[in-house]
Amino acid sequence: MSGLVTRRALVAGLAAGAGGLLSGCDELGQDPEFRRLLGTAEQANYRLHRLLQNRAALAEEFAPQQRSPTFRHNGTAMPAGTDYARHLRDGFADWRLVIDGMVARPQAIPLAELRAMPARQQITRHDCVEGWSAIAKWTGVPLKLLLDRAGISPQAKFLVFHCADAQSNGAPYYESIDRVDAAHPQTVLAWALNDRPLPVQNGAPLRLRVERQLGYKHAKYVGRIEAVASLAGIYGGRGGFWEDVAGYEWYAGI
Ligand SMILES: Nc1nc2c(c(=O)[nH]1)N[C@H]1C(S)=C(S)[C@@H](COP(=O)(O)O)O[C@H]1N2
Ligand SMILES: [Mo]
Repeated sequence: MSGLVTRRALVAGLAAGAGGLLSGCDELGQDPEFRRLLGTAEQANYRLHRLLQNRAALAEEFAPQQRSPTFRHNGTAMPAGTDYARHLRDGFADWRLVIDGMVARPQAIPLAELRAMPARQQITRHDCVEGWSAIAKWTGVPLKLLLDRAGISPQAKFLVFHCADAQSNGAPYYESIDRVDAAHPQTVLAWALNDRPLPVQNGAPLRLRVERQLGYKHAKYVGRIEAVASLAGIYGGRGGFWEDVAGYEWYAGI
């Protein structure tokens, strides 16, 4: 446990240094060279994590009575647009989860089929950078099962999660993780929260749980999982919406 605390403090210190500079000085944040340096610091942070942390370790799991009375929501609470509204009205009956990119067998899986696949249940704590945490029970399909079914290429290095919602600047929300987290047993595509169908505000019909990382990595409203060799050329190229617009760390280990 003390090893974990030491590592957390160390990494938090690095992240606070970079984040403080970025938010404290917008002009500096726009400067390409500064952004490049920050990218280097993030790379170092990721490497540090890989060095100090056992990436296969499980996140802490809790007992049912330790759950928070309610699991709040953050960010999008209802995706805009007629497509999502129609799916919601139809109970997601003709919604499909698309898995494509570097896979041998691209998939388009109905929600009923996802729910019929082997599921994992876990009671975990969600930590948001905005300063709140909550404990809840998630039920979902392990991502590894989905990637095996699609025949992911050994050359694919990252999984990109495309979401149904756009943010206030018009850019779509998206996130990405590496193959280590993709194969982690607690990395699931959740379709239930506290034993009920996933509520709209928490990402219905399907959201990522990647329990060793911070809240913004847990993409909601996931409709497409793309296997790629590189994150360059995907939206802003930094691997996620907040990474692109605000310089959040791509690897947000906790
Ligand atoms: N598609 C999408 N995913 C998202 C967000 C969002 O706005 N849109 N917000 C992120 C943030 S910052 C957090 S803390 C969690 C919040 O999940 P919750 O709304 O279920 O509490 O979702 C993350 N995933
Ligand atoms: Mo968050």
